[in-house]
Amino acid sequence: MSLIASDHFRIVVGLGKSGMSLVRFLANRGVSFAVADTRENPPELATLRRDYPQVDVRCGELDVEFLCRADELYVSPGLALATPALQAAAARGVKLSGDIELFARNAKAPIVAISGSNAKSTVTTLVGEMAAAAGKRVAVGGNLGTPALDLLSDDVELYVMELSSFQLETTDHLGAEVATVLNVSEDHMDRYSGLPAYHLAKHRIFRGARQVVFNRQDALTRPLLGEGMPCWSFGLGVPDFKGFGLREENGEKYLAFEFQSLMPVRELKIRGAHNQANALAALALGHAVGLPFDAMLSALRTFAGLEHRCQWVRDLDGVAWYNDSKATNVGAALAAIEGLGADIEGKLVLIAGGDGKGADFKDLRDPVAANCRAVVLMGRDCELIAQALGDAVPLVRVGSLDEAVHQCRALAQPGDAVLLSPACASFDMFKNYEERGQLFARAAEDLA
Ligand code: UMA
Ligand code: ADP
Repeated sequence: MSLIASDHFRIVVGLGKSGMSLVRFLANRGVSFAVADTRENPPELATLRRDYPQVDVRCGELDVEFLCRADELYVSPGLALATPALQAAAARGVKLSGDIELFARNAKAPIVAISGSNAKSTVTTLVGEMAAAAGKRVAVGGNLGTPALDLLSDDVELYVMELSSFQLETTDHLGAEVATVLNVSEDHMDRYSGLPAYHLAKHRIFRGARQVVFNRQDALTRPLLGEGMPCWSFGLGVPDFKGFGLREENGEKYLAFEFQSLMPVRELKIRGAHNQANALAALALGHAVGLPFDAMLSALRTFAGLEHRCQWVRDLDGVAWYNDSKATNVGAALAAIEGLGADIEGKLVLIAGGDGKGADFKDLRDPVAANCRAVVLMGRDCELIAQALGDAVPLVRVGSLDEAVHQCRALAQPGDAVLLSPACASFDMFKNYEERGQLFARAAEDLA
């Protein structure tokens, strides 16, 4: 039974990937709906007109009267709920909801729900691979890859979902089997009034959860727990009861659960302390849903990491080049600067800058001073980063990514690494972070 009343009228607001998945879901269940998008030509318009020509679509400025014809609006995570037309409709009694709420109401298998400022995609992919290695019919997606509603199937035994704070804002009751917020640091400050509002949105992931996983090194990841809630933890320290962490045995570092060593850290293909934390988080989540350790460890041994996340591109004249284009906030860039900085002989030449999304860059100053030879700055908010870094290291301003790559070549010395880890979104200069990473890798590969 689909848990959606078919005698009501809905409007899908936003016709991107998630909007199109809502259209398919509602159409398949015979629910009446229309579509609205503030853009004149939203990305999925041609697909909608081809596959669902009968659906009423309104493009351009949102019309409150039109929105108020619906009982419920399914709002894209890309649109702020504070959008005046949405607020006006809500004030007149229209419910604001989203694709994840519908997904949760209709999913019949347990959900592993993963949020956090950084590492969501890495941990989600890892848990998915662990479940597949354990022989489970697993569906992986959400904010990453396939939109949630497109994953729904009676055949699925386990859902592993990456969820953004934007998606969680429209989710009232997720009811995950296990939920986690991996870490919390400033991001999307152009959409939230401050860290507390962003933190609150992330913690909606715990609503109705049967188990939780938290990060022992980040107090902001701990939910307020009800009595008797099963609760697992991860962190880079020595683990205790119900904890995953690191233990040393005969001079060798191991991933460990409680008092048991599981696997030497050197067997991981993904590098840096932040990735050890990610492996431990994935183990905790997998353990919570009953995945056996041997399957989980074999997945950890083969996982080589995702593109654009501290990804090695090439070595040239003793300098290693890394693409961390997915570092779209300060916390992610810090993990790369500190993680990679500790791993190399020389220093980092960092490329940073772009759309800062209202972030405060001051936390970059000391790690940059400790780990970087120079910083090459580009993009819209590069002067904000320059101000935050002050005179910590030499700064070079450039107008393009190609120019940045050539400057890095000139600045780096043997033993150094060049790192694209912008601490910013890419939209001021590129289509997305993937395009930025690909252009960087190509420019680095083209160096003679
Ligand atoms: N937009 C408008 N008017 C509208 C609707 C959207 O101008 O009426 C603009 C907004 O600037 C918005 C952008 O279009 O940011 C994208 O919105 P969309 O509705 O076209 O987005 P989708 O294609 O449905 O993608 C969304 C998620 N996008 C966002 O949250 C911004 C995708 O996450 C997600 O993969 C997809 O649903 C499927 O679930 C992307 C993302 O950047 C990867 N997420 C952020 C992040 O990871 O930091 C949260
Ligand atoms: P998300 O889906 O949350 O954006 P990703 O796995 O795609 O997460 O990684 C995004 C960025 O965060 C990358 O630049 C990556 O190097 C960095 N990162 C990965 N793990 C961590 C971590 N544990 N803490 C902080 N940053 C991390």
